[in-house]
Amino acid sequence: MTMETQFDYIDILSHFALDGEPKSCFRYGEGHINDTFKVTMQEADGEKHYILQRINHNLFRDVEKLMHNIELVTSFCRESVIKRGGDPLRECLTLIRTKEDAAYYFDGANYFRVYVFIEGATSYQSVRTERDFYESAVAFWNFANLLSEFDASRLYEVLPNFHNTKVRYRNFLSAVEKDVCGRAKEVEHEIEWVKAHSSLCGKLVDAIASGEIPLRVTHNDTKLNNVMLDDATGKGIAVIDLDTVMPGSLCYDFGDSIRFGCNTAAEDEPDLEKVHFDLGLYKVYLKGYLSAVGEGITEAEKKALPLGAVMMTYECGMRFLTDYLEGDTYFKTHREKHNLDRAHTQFKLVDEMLASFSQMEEAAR
Ligand code: ADP
Ligand code: GN1
Ligand code: MG
Repeated sequence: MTMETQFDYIDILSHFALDGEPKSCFRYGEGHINDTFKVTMQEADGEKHYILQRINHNLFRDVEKLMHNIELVTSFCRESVIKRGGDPLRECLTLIRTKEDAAYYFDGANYFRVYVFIEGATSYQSVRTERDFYESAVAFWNFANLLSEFDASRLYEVLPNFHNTKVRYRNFLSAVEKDVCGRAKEVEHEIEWVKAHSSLCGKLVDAIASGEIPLRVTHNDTKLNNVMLDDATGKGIAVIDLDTVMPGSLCYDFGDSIRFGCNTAAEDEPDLEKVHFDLGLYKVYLKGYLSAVGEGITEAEKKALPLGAVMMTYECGMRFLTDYLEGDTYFKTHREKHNLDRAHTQFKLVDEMLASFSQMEEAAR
């Protein structure tokens, strides 16, 4: 047991079908949901790395169903990578099964899973170069395109209404009403901002419900740090974080990448002077996306891409504020008012996106 992991990683790893001895286990990455660790194993032919995750079962209440989805999606991706002659250990997530041949291990209190570590590639926390962002767009589209051949009826909807902004808004109003931490007074201004923009809520949800925009199987969490870019070629090689692969819209996936990548500062930057929506980067991502898409999307979807960006940013800001009101129980926080700082950046981005919305639309035509 180490302070770093707060669980006995050697014991946990002993339940997985791994060869060799564990050498180290350190917290890794910047995900907001699961506890992620990089493990080094000493194996017969040298050191090997793995990702060990303690699954957030506060959020994923039914880990069996979550892992059923992950098994289906990862096997499907693996087959397609093999078919095209790629390297499945680098181009998709590979689960290491337990010695009992299960996809995860439950130690009586927590659920764990292990993935092969994708070597020679990086998941970036912010856009370093335009090329990276362009390549991430191509990779996310390729993943969406791949999923179009996947039988969605086999998946459980593990987080129902994940991007149903109307439901998110109702949850937000309920958090304001309950005000369990007594924080609502302090964020009156932010609450008013969300309410003033509430006419946005139905825009995509209603178009999907009416069939105007098709429902597909999508990733639903397409921020830059959920794609691995090859260190040698710069190409997007693997889309990771598959917990939210569920029915959704391409506009959500496009929009979430824009929300995260077109911010001139970090998602949690406390100094709002540094936070701007970068229209130039938006155009870079759009270009990468549309160059890969070809005939793959409908006119209605294409037209709604800019709206997807506004919606995902508005919704995410509202989710951060809701979590702040509820006492920071959903997203990992590392400092006081962390969720509030995150909400502020999203609201500022929405204001700036709306101010340049006609240019965003023009570029998508
Ligand atoms: P969360 O759901 O908390 O966001 P992720 O599954 O996205 O967790 O993992 C968090 C981070 O760990 C990722 O952003 C990435 O940097 C890293 N990571 C996850 N899986 C792998 C992998 N198989 N190989 C290399 N890095 C990984
Ligand atoms: C979470 O898991 P991660 O950090 O990649 C969240 C997304 C949010 C994002 C905001 C399952 O993504 O929906 O958009 O934080 N994932 C889940 O950064 O809720
Ligand atoms: Mg992630």
